Amino acid sequence: MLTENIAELRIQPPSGAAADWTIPQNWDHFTPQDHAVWDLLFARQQKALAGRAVTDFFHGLDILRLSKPGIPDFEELNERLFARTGWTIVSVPGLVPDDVFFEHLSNRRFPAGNFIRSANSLDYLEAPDVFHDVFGHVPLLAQPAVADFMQAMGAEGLAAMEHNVLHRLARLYWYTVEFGLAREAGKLKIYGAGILSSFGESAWSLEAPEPPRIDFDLTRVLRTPYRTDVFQPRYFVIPSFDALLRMVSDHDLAAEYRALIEAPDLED
Ligand code: HBI
Ligand code: FE
Repeated sequence: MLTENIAELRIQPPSGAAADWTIPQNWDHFTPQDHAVWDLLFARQQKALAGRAVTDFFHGLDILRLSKPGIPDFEELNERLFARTGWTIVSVPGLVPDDVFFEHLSNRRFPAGNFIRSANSLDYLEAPDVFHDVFGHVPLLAQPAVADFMQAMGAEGLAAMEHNVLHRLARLYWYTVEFGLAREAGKLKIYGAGILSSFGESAWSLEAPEPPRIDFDLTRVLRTPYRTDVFQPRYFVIPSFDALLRMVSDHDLAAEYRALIEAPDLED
């Protein structure tokens, strides 16, 4: 049957990519314009995030301040990152299949798109580029609890795929890793990479009157669909990265999913 055949089709990596979809970063292929876009985005986000991002993000940013200007050379970056938390950044051509993505995370490898947006579309992204992937995700991979949480998300992603409940795990990933807020010394701060790498959403997420900022609740998150095409209509707030890690280390997510089989989705 047609649908079964489609389900069995395995998408192959593009030519030049390894079986795990990685490619050499080939840092020298980036043009001066590519590096200028990185520098511009970096400076703009540093300003936009002052006072808005969690402290650990700024600590982690230090490891991105490398000797060469522009897009980080992963060889140099990985030396620093690996020494802190055992994570490595690997280059991929762009979006990779879910199983490939989670397999990398479960081995403490973070796939980063080996391209950067163009200077005339600084705010529009169809697929995650090296700025989102490295500026947004890498600083917090130097934080031990986040490093462990991300690895757990990889393992949980693979498990969720096997049980046909990837949409549940994807919601948890979305409302934490990509668009999470945290409370720090009583104030709301940003830690999600989708916000950290977005000029507009950095301010919107914390200061817009519209979106509710809801105390993190695992069941509620697993029941809440998300939008990928607009600034988020709601955010979930964690009390700490240790609490975030406990969310996956102290909970049997498979049991949570099973308990929600009949539960309707929630809006707000
Ligand atoms: N591939 N390169 C890349 N980056 C991602 O963030 C990514 C992906 N493939 C799948 C995927 N994310 C999603 O399945 C997760 O965000 C849930
Ligand atoms: Fe991301």
